[in-house]
Amino acid sequence: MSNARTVYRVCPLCEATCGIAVQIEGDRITDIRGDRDDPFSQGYICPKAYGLKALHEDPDRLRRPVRRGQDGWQEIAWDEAVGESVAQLQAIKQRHGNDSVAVYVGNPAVHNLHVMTYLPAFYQALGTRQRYSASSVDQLPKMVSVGLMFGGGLLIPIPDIDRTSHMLILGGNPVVSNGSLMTAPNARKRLDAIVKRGGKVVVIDPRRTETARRASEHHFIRPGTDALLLLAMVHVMFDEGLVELGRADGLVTDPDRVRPLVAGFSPDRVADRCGIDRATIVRLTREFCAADSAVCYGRIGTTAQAFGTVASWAVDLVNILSGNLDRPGGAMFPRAAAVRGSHRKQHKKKSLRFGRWHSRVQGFAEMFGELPVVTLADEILSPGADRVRALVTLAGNPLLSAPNVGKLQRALDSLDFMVSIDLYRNETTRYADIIIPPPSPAERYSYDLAFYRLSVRDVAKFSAPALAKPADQPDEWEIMLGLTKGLMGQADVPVDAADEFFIGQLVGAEVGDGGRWDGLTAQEALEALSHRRGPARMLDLLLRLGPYGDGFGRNPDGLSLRKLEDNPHGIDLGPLKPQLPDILRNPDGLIDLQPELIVADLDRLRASIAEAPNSIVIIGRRHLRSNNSWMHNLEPLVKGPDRCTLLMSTADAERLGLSDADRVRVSSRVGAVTASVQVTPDLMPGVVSLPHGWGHDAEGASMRVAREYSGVNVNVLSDDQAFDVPSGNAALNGVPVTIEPISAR
Ligand SMILES: Nc1nc2c(c(=O)[nH]1)N[C@H]1C(S)=C(S)[C@@H](COP(=O)(O)OP(=O)(O)OC[C@H]3O[C@@H](n4cnc5c(=O)[nH]c(N)nc54)[C@H](O)[C@@H]3O)O[C@H]1N2
Ligand SMILES: Nc1nc2c(c(=O)[nH]1)N[C@H]1C(S)=C(S)[C@@H](COP(=O)(O)OP(=O)(O)OC[C@H]3O[C@@H](n4cnc5c(=O)[nH]c(N)nc54)[C@H](O)[C@@H]3O)O[C@H]1N2
Ligand code: SF4
Ligand SMILES: [Mo]
Repeated sequence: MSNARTVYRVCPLCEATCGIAVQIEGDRITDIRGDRDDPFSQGYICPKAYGLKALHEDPDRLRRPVRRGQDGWQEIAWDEAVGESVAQLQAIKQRHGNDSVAVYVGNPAVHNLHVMTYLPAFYQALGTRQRYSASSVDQLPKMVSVGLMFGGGLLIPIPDIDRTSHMLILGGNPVVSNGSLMTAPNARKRLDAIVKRGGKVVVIDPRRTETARRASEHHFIRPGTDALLLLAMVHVMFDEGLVELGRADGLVTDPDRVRPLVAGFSPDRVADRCGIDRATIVRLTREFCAADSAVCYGRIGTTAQAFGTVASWAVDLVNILSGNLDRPGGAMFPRAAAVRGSHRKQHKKKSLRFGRWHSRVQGFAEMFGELPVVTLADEILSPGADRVRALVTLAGNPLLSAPNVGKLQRALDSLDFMVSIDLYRNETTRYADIIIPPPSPAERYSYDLAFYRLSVRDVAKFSAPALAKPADQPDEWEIMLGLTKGLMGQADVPVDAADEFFIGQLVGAEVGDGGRWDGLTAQEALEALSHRRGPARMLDLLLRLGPYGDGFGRNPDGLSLRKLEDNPHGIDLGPLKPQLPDILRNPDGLIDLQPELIVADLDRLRASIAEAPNSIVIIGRRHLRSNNSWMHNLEPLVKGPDRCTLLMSTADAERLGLSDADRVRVSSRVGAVTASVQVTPDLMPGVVSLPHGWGHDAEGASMRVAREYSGVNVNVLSDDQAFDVPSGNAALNGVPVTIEPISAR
């Protein structure tokens, strides 16, 4: 076939960044395989990768902007969609102030170079303090804890999974999720390798997960009690003289001040509440501390829960106090090839400030420029001159992903105007007045700015578009820049001129005096970049300035976008490297072991020990063939038996007289759904599990396949009043529920 070719890319669908080889004939994708020559993923892919083809071809995927009118949805021109959105938003802002427009940015934005590079300008143009994202239904507690401890919200120590001898995993299921806040393609193989080389993997999870089954050891834990368990481990470390700082020695605030903080959390006191006995807690601690190298890793089960920030802090306390921070085989900081601020030799050390503004109704503190999504509905629904009246969603589906969907639905229904940038008309975007679709992921170029900052090796790989986009389809950054300049009152300025302005701004901020590359000036950088535009130009700048960069010719073998284009399988930059103390950003240069905001939450944690455990709580789960809410319209990925079942332990099923396929009504303080029971010995008694991202039967959505496999929306049950106090992150795991049989067989 003369026009057959292969394009090497990174799969954009989860954090693992697997290399894929996309086979193309003409304008069709004929196959998608793992890229064997990708140095990081070495040919591994999961079934979702093939979904890229289905996604590209999905007839329900929007190809043109649409507007909701009296006679239903109509296609409109690109300029009209952008122009009208700007006009409506401007009118509302003028009448009611900048904060009358809210914005919600969803998870795929983080996988998207186009959005990552042009979001700051878009925020600037919107000028609103009503900013929300999927962070606050996910990892915000971790960002808060590392922000306070190390001085930056993305200074997250990552498991050095390929070299560790001991990995303690809480609330993560990397065999299915493929790793999160731990970019590690083929996480399963990497975990298996720990055991094969004589190490140990211990999993703490209310469900005996796919990861737990491959681990050396698994323990059930009562949802929401990880902070208790981890602080008990720290208690044992002090008690038994196991504290040893290793590379963090001299770089931490006084560790003896941690001792009194954990005094009330002895293994004896927390064992019953956690559901893990005292002797086990002591043994787990001793084994962790005795290992040649060890790493404690907590993921969404430890963050999207009632004590997310304290648990996230405790994870790093265990790593630091056992001497495993910044040590090969421990918890290490990746050195990303493209990251803002990397040119500067001297990093600005300044305290992180939270609470520069507060939410109107519940007074939540701003964090990292955002408010927590648990309160978005309040900000729209609560009367007041300064309430939110318009919403922009970008790559987000909060009606399936945020808590108390019933209330959020009422809120979206009451808006004066909503615009969504999205691939689909789905549960959320059906509320929009205008939907503007980006190109299919196969039609865009990409680079994982975010995930290479969280990766278990240092790597860099640029993805060329697999297919050309339709002639009139703008890139996502062009859509965003169109809205941005419109909102800035510069609608008539051409996109390329606006782009010159923003690259100038970026170069000005990044290329200062006394940087890494001697004598480099902003003008030299701008000239060298002048043949590029858009996100590619911004990426080239960051790569060339970065720690592996070519320094605009000063380090000729270093990285540039050109070099990545010449190496389409990607470039391996080696294992993680020790980075203390340079990476620390707190003003005193130290790791804060006792951040005030976190210590202040310990009373609430202490009080929770005495609470009677709720008789049944619900937790989530993930499936290899789906990603959050939006891949259920792809037949190859959804076909097969119903996955949206209510898992229930054998003991609970017996007690309630239920068996497989029985229908039950599950209700919480805020809502109710019906589901089919699936009985399993793999769940802790007192815990049931329903996956999120389902419930595709909404009127007005146009996803035909998803509707067929609808499932139910677990976030009808999760409660907007249940959150982690320091961060405001939703407590999506551990929601108390009542279960009533609808029909026994
Ligand atoms: N109960 C419960 N709820 C949860 C979770 C849980 O474990 N349990 N997990 C939470 C987590 S970790 C997350 S990250 C959130 C996710 O929450 P969200 O980010 O709100 O939801 P997604 O399901 O990722 O929806 C992504 C949306 O982006 C669109 N999209 C996909 N690609 C692109 C693109 O390239 N550009 C644009 N413009 N749009 C695109 C899709 O069509 C879809 O509408 O859900 C959270 N909700
Ligand atoms: N296939 C697939 N991969 C994905 C996604 C997907 O939807 N599907 N989503 C992506 C996203 S956005 C994210 S954020 C990551 C998430 O990545 P992970 O965190 O690895 O994902 P989960 O499979 O939800 O694992 C969370 C685990 O926490 C457990 N858990 C629940 N509550 C508690 C608790 O209180 N304590 C403890 N110790 N455990 C608890 C659950 O039983 C579950 O096994 O996955 C990413 N990858
Ligand atoms: S694990 Fe699957 S979805 Fe994630 S990047 Fe790899 S192939 Fe894509
Ligand atoms: Mo997530």
